Amino acid sequence: LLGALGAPAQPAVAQATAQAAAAAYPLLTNVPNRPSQSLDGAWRILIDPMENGYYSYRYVPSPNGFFKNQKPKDKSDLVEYDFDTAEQLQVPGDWNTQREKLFLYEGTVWYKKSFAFHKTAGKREFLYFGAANYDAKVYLNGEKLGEHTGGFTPFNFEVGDRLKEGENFVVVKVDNTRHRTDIPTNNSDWWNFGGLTRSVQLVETPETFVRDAFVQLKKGSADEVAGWVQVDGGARAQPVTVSIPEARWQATVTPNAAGYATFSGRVKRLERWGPGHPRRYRVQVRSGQDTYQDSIGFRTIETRGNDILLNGQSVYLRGICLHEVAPMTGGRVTTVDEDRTLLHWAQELHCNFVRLAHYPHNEAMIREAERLGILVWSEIPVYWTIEWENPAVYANASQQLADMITRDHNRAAVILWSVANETPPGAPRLKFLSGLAGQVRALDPTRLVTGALEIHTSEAGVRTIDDPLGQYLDVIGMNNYCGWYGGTPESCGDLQWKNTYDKPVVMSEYGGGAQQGRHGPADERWTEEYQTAVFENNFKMLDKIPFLRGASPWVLMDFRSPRRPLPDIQDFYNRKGLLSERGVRKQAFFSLQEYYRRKQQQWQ
Ligand code: GCB
Repeated sequence: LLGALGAPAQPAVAQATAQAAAAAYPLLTNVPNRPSQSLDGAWRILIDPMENGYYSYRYVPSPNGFFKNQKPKDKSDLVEYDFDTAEQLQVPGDWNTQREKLFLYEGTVWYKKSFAFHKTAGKREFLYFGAANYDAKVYLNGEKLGEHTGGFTPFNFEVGDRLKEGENFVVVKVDNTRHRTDIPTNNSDWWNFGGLTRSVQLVETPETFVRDAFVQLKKGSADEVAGWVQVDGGARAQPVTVSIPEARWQATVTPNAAGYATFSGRVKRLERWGPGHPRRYRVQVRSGQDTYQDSIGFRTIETRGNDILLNGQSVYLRGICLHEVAPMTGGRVTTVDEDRTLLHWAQELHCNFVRLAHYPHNEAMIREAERLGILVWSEIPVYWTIEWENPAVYANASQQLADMITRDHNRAAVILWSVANETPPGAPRLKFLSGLAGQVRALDPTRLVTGALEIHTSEAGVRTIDDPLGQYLDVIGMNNYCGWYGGTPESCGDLQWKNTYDKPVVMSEYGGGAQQGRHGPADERWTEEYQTAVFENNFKMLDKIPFLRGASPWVLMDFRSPRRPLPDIQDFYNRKGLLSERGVRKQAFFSLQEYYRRKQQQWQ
């Protein structure tokens, strides 16, 4: 399918490697609503910079690695590690902000957790990881389950036949070493937080269960619900009922031998989800013993010329970019309260839209956005200069994209899937990214495809949007830092923007840095006054772009980045936040708030 969509052909070897590294079982979706046993909390860890627990002294993988969780057989036996007396880290959580000695660490850490398990007859069990950054090798009771690559997407293994009655242990080798061939590559403007950064769960399902379901309004229709179900297990071909009880609607379909069935039907008086009216319906999918239940919003999203139509109405996206970084700790988000704090700040700015940069954020974040009625741009970390001609790199990007979409494809909040950020033009890149755009449409025909582009042509005073990738996108994202990386703030208001595409444009980034609390003249870098001048002059520029349908300035909150060493100002923080890392609002926060208040009135 991908080949047919224009993706680079994959040699057999690369394909085999990609498959070996993939999760052993197709992704279970809607995990927050399934019965499960949490494995979160304290895990024992061993820091292993030499990968001594994996390789022998001849540097070949050892059959007796740390995953065996060995103990000395008698008092003279030599075992040079011991999980049970090792230090602990909290899961979910990055290791960097939990231990000072791991702050800049890039390498292997072994995680181990013991847990009790009691088999329930007729049930299946899956070990589910919300995310591990970046490479994970997973072992249960000393035996390998599989591997996963990519720091921001979930993966799972079926483990029923490996679990023991009573005590079990899981060991994960997590390695966040950067590579040129990774996604992201070794070069990015954010912290390389390592570890089991998201929740770990033992999910329980009936023998036959609904693994996945896609329940959305059909593209172009305001009342036809359409989608598909995927059932796993011996009785997968038994009839499946999809229902929306509050709308008094249901459909019964019979899956094929693979457990797959499509459905559709008109639902009368379905209230549409949107900002200001985040109506969600309880949706049930029943197959035999299993009831898959989720809260789902229904809305349409389309483009027409330069317009983005939400439920048929032209909208302006009052957005803000944010990283998945927690206020106060500056590490990865680990609680839903941290997600909420970030989203509430966005709401305080009068945002109706967030760009979740530059990778899939935690699932709770998207669910919270849906609950609060905030539109979402979700992206994969195809960031800056990727190895466009490497088939294994393409396979990795394609896997991350598929997993992002699979996890969140029922979230009304998500309107835009983004395939890339600030990638350099060229034929191999175009082939790579157009392949991903085609994959998005094949996996999810209901949403819009976007990407954050840059201006590559130079004409004094004019910015022309003509990146050839634009022809493959529905909405064109543009990153442009007038007043910060080029030009004075005052020069921005005079810039002219041209669009060679009859498509909507969203200014997906603009902004400038300020150290919170630093005050001075408006032409002095790093002062709050300078940052405010950048914003106010960009507003003048934005207001003159006729085809603009939204913006998401960079960035909600200051965030850690190793690329930002300037002493006493940056200290390893990107300072373009509207709030400091401790949540203190800078002047520009109030400028944007006032600007969005006006935009909201204009676009009502
Ligand atoms: C960008 C990138 C973003 C950076 C930002 C900056 O264009 O997309 O990841 O952090 O600029 O601050 O330079």
